[in-house]
Amino acid sequence: VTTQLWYWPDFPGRGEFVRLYMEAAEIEYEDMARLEGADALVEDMHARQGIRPFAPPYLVDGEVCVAQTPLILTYLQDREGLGSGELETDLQLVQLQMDIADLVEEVFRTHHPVAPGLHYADQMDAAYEMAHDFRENRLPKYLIHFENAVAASGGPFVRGQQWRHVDTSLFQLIEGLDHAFPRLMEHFRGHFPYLEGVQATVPDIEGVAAYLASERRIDFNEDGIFRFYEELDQQ
Ligand SMILES: N[C@@H](CCC(=O)N[C@@H](CS)C(=O)NCC(=O)O)C(=O)O
Repeated sequence: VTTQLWYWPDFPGRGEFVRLYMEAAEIEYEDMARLEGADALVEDMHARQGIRPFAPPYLVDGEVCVAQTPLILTYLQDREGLGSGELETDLQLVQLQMDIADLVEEVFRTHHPVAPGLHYADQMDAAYEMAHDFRENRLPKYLIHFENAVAASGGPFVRGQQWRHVDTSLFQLIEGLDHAFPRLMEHFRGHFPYLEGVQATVPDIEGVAAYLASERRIDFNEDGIFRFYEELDQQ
């Protein structure tokens, strides 16, 4: 049985953090909703018994069903024997994944500050305010945090020469920020050299290079989490 990933099929979203890690580690998987559609995802999720995923992405591996992006990545890391072998290090890597997940949620709230169920057009005034604070305060605070984490190892990756799940996730995060906030990210260029190093080096991982060149990799779009709305990217 191959590993199955369930995630919304039409935008990269949180599922992409899982895909990138599996591609980097050259893990075979089936991208179930890309094969069977979004309705099949909803059906599968609701048919599950006991403790179920609250939301995608989730991973199914035989009898095991795990949701929450940082947890999925930790599960795969352990299954594949790709952990560091040190509890403190591995916990710190999960910690960073959770920080990334928090930032991803804040990115989502720049265009959906009032309610996730309302359209962007119905919450634009609040979105301007949220995005302004995000650009001025929140994002710099997170980027300094991740920059320091990578700088501590001397780079190019968060733990030095060997890439970890945090590296593929930081790559995706920065790619997403470049899509959603191109002006702001241009303004930050040169300020976060270690993060730029991660972004430049992750595509050299063999599995990642093959993935990025494939049709499996889909572009960011305005249905996803990292959306480009010019008005939210003003300086
Ligand atoms: N913290 C979870 C968040 C999962 C999540 O919010 N998934 C979104 C799509 S990216 C979703 O489908 N949410 C539906 C909902 O919250 O009702 C993770 O990191 O995996």
